[in-house]
Amino acid sequence: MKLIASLTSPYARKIRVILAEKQLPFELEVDIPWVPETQVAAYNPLGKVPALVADDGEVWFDSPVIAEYLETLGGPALLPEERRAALPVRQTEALADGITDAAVAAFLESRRPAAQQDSATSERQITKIQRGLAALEERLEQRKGLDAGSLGLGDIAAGCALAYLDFRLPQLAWRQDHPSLAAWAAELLARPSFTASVPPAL
Ligand SMILES: N[C@@H](CCC(=O)N[C@@H](CS)C(=O)NCC(=O)O)C(=O)O
Repeated sequence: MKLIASLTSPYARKIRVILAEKQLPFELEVDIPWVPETQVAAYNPLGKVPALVADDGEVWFDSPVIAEYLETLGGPALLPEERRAALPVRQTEALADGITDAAVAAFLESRRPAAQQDSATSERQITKIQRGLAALEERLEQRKGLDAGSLGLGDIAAGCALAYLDFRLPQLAWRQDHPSLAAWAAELLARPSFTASVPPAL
């Protein structure tokens, strides 16, 4: 099995954490989709990481689909088997991935030349992140697809989203307004699967 990923992608990190938690062996092919020599489009027509080449040659993208595929390979289950019971977990994953989407968009906007940056675009994304964090905290209190017993896909996706905020938007200081989320995340982010996939400072 081969994972095509950049070391800074939070979506790819989600998959690396899942692979580590399930102790599934894989080869990591590092590819940065933003550089001209990228080969990512050979695996994913959308030119995005992560993509996963399965042992049978099938290629899977994007991260929720890869996560679903990895469930079929065994290891500790990260999703309830019953479809209805899996929905709150998938909802938490979608929420966490959405926070990540907004954080990526805000970060990319901040990288544009100052004269081209649009403050309304950045504010719109930051608002999504703030609302998303409040919703995550609520789900944590309700144990709805988050901290709901054993480690699940919602937990992993949320951990990757929160760690990405630390990495790219530290000025948001999300822990200040979300102490219970912060306390919960501290334990999660200390797991070996997370510490082994900390992004390099780029
Ligand atoms: N929904 C996708 C998002 C993947 C994504 O946006 N990856 C970024 C890296 S963090 C990427 O490859 N961007 C390149 C591009 O948009 O051209 C997933 O969950 O896999």
